[in-house]
Amino acid sequence: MIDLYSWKTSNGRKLGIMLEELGIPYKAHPIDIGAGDQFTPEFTQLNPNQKIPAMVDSDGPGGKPITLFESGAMLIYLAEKTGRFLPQDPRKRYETIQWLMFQMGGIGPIFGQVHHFKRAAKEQVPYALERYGTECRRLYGVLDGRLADHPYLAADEYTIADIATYPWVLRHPWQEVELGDFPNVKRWFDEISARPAVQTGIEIP
Ligand SMILES: N[C@@H](CCC(=O)N[C@@H](CS)C(=O)NCC(=O)O)C(=O)O
Repeated sequence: MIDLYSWKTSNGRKLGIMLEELGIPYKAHPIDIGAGDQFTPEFTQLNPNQKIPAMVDSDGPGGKPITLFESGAMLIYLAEKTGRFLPQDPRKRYETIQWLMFQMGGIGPIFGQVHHFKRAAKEQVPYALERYGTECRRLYGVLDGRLADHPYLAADEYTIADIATYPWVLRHPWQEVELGDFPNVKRWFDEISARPAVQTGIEIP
């Protein structure tokens, strides 16, 4: 059994989508980050970095429980455990990991700053809005260029790179980005939005 500790944010939703796509049994435990649940001693045992998501698989490697945090690592773990959404072919596999890392190291941190400075900051900071807003649009351009001649981000198939990126693009209204400006991203976004597992997964926990 897998226990998922998460909340309905862009990083959390990746795992809800993945588990729904896999159709394996799991139990979702809400960690309300607005209420500070991520700082409890119990959750800190799961993730010393005190951020969602985290998970425990009671049937980990060697049949022993494993605890994991960092959404990218969790996606790779689940993909390897089940043999799905991460191709075996080495070239396709590294292409998938490459686009997953692009999400983890580029899109997540930058879009996260856009969300913060547009929606949460106690004061308007024009320099930050300009810096992160410009980089956010540039990253949408990178996605759009890639998706111009590929159906999905990596390996010409739906992978954990798409699963990781989708919840951030879902927040395009928060970023004040019009998807019509990035037609290839819009085509990809609409297709993934239609997947039943995605529709269920984004509502977890
Ligand atoms: N790199 C981490 C980022 C996790 C992260 O930033 N989680 C946010 C929600 S999306 C969080 O828990 N924020 C609460 C806090 O910072 O106190 C991952 O991908 O798992």
